[in-house]
Amino acid sequence: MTLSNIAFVLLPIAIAYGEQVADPPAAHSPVILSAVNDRYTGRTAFSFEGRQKPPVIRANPGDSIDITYRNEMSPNANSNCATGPCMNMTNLHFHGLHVSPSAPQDDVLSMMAMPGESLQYRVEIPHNQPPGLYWYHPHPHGESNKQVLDGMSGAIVIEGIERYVPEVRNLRERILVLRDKAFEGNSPDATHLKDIAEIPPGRCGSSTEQLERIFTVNGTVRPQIPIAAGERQFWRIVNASPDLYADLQIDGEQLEIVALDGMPLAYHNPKHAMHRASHVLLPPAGRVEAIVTGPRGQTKAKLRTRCFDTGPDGDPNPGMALADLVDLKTDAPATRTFPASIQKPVFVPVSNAKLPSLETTPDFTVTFTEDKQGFYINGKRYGPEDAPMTRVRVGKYQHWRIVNKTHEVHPFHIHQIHFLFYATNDQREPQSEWLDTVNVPVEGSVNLIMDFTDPIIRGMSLFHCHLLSHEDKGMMAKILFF
Ligand SMILES: [Cu+2]
Repeated sequence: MTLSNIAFVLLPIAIAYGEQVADPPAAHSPVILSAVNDRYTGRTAFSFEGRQKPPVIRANPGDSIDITYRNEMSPNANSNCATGPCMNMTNLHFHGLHVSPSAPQDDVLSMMAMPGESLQYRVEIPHNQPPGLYWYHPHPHGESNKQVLDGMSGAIVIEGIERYVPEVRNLRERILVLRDKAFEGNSPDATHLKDIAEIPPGRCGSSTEQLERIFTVNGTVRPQIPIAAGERQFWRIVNASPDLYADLQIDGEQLEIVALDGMPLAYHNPKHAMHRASHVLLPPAGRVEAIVTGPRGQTKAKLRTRCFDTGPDGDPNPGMALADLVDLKTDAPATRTFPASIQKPVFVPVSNAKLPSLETTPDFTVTFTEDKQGFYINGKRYGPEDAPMTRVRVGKYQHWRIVNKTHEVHPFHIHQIHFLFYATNDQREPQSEWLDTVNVPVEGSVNLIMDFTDPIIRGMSLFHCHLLSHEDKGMMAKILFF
């Protein structure tokens, strides 16, 4: 009997943990996905092949992903969303993909399924899509937070990262999706879950609110991840929580980071395909892909998130244990066939010399504010009938500045593109990074180079805070690409 089994027997509240982490099922186009209400809990969920296990959708650059998305949720939601009772409307966003924002592709504005309705997607992955980890989740304004918090999210892998990082070709791949287990702040469950996650007593950072959720890994609270001592594995991690930050670290080990937000580091910087770090901050929606080595002689190594200070008005975001690394010979490596159809890798080197001076007036400034009534971008609270806040002629780079005038952090995200994040609080980053989601510090700013050069991206799109309760309450705006 393992220690976790004993805990399971002795404790009055039965929350299983210590299971071996499960690989999510894989799906290739065409995919049939349903939105359902769990028959016991009523929570919203994705259903795939009859099980509530959202698949990893795998595709090659140049492929189309066809998805039939059926809304089989109840028309009577019996729960409250950001601006009133939930209507159980839903749709899909393909986070990070450089695809059209118009139907039937990554359109979250006009494509919407009410209960009983279906949506038909055909997402055309460009040949030059950076190969890496992306994800899909519902994006109905006002109801995004609830559906994603309930666990409606899944990974997307665009194949071919081996072209940029040959080292990963024969490594065991692990797709790890971080979601939430929510609980009442002062229930017996809360105490038990906080114990399992080894959350230290006392406060982390300046948030004063009560903790109401912990992370799960592929749907399980604190699973075990088999990795033999000295074995190298390729971990692809997405933070699919609607509002928890993950500052990830592995006890005693460095992460050999090869991609962030789906973008291989080599794509823009061929000479630096890898970056070693002791920890990496993933805001909600962020991804990291890294080579991980099984600890030697360290029998209790964990994957954990460190305490992250979200600011005095922010949510609690304590350090916690996410998973235990166990020294077991791994099951057969997940074989990935190198897609022969894929062309040579594309490299787009960007030199630091091209970065605009921080004194240069930005082409556009996004200012986040909030009050008791809502959350705002440039003083406006989002409405579905809004005109675009900015219009961009496709074909150029733009310099954007994101300003946070609140007392909590906000992760900035824009659909369809990646940007180069190069300065925080008017200080150059030691290492600029290509991302699609970036944290904006409390009463601070970030400077970005927006890549609006892709001719595929035309139409109405969005940028917003990726704390989804803020997005639901108005911290979002439209952008027209023309
Ligand atoms: Cu926000």
